[in-house]
Amino acid sequence: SYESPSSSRELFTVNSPNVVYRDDEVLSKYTYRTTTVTKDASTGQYIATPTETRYDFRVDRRIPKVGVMLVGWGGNNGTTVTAGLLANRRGLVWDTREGPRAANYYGSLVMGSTMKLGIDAEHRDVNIPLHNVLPMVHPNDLMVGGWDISNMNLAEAMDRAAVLQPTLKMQLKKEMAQMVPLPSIYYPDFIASNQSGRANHVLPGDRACMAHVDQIRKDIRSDFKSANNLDKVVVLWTANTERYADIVAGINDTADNLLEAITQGHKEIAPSTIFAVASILEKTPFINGSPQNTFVPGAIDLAQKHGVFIGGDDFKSGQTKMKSALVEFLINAGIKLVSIASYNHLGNNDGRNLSEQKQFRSKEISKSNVVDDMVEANTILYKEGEHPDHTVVIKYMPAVGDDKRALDEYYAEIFLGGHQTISIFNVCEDSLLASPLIIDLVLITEMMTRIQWRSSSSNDLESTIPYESFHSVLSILSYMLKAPLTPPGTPVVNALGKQRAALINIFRACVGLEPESDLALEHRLF
Ligand code: NAI
Ligand code: DG6
Repeated sequence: SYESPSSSRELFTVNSPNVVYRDDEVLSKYTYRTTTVTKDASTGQYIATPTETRYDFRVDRRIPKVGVMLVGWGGNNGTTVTAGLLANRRGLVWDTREGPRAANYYGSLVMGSTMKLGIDAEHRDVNIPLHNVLPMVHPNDLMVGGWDISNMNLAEAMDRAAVLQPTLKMQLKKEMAQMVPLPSIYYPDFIASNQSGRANHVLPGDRACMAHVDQIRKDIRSDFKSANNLDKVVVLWTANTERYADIVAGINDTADNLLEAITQGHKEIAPSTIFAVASILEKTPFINGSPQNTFVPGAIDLAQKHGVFIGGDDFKSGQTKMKSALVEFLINAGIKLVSIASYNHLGNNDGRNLSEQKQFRSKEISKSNVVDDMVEANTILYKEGEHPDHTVVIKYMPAVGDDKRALDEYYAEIFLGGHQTISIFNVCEDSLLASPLIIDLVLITEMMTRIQWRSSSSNDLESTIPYESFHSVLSILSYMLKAPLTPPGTPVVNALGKQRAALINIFRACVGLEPESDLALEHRLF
């Protein structure tokens, strides 16, 4: 069922001896240029050496039929993203008090932003949609399904969420009423006790963890993938924030121990980890949109062993996205940020769940560690181990519903002992900001399943040396996530600009294009 490249949406071809187009694939030779730094032991001086490493990339141009299964399908994000995909597919227009509004993909990096492809003969920038850099799936073509511990159909659940305009909901009601989540796994200890009233649609068996893994695998394989004739599925957790699982030696520290602990129904196995394990065993990528430590070391180990992509944690939608942009700006401007006070209150079910301490703690962790890399990188402003004060407060305020209020104060030291104080009042329509991120995460993850690389030992793209996939832990997804998961032992990048540049430049490299450097020498030399 793959769509052939001839009918795909490729907007450009690369004119280079290093790039070869075949019916089904693009092959490219790419030279990765970086700078290796050593320190002279006697003088203490750095020595910077330009280095080059050559890689071959292969991109599968055939566009597959893809489905996404959402865990927590009946929640605010689950219903909003489903409605958004249907509204776009059907090109809906609806009335609001400000006039008619049409479906769009605003807020999606992939669908709503552009990148510079290059310059034309007059040295003017030529920009193209990010969606067209590589042959990506169009979100209008995504099939959606999923699970929830609440049995509400998606039309009723969309009403419960209270996110969308009635005039839009009216047009979607009939279709969404046909959508009913599959029953899910409920281990009450992991989410807030105030969620118990919702749990009327749960798989039988008290901590029958392995039976639950088997059921979820079957759901992915038969109920969704085969039934809908899909080539690929991505599973994404957008269910309630869970408490952290304790990392216990012999239980969840290795893949084998984790599988044994699941067989034993150990109490530290979270539902989200069951979903991750089931997906991995089904060779299906799994993304965690919530903050808890779903990816215990054993789950990461399992993903690596099976060569399956995983990504997480916690969608970065409103307050934290501002933070990772603003802090990058302040510190890169040489301004010494000394404290960040972040308050927010919200009135949706997410806020209700987070009103219990253990679930709040998961969110507090993911919201707090988001400036570390920027602080560490500036050794002029911060001594080793020095950090700005940073506090995060979340309060449940039913009246404001999904329209979260985020109040932030950034307090900084400037020239000669002066201070700059920036106060932000940010109304984040939570699920409307998070839903496009879900789309991006799915589209990019799927795209990564069609990209392979190998070390380039010769000039011959026909060489038979096998290609391999990127590392199982997809750090390329960091732009969309508050606490990006990275391959074990590798650094976390939170700076928003860097995250975007990495994504774009990796995609460019895959079709043999140099990174966008913004040197613009054509405008500066003559
Ligand atoms: P929600 O509370 O509206 O939806 C969660 C859904 O998950 C509910 O329908 C609930 O019944 C279901 N659920 C709970 N446990 C389940 C399980 N084990 N299996 C299947 N379904 C289960 O929450 P919302 O607003 O949709 O957020 C979802 C998650 O995304 C939360 O963890 C939240 O913290 C996170 N998040 C949300 C953002 C936003 O802007 N809306 C941004 C960043 C993260
Ligand atoms: C309150 O902080 C509730 C959370 O679930 C957030 O709304 C969500 O994590 C988005 O956070 P942020 O910081 O990206 O706006």
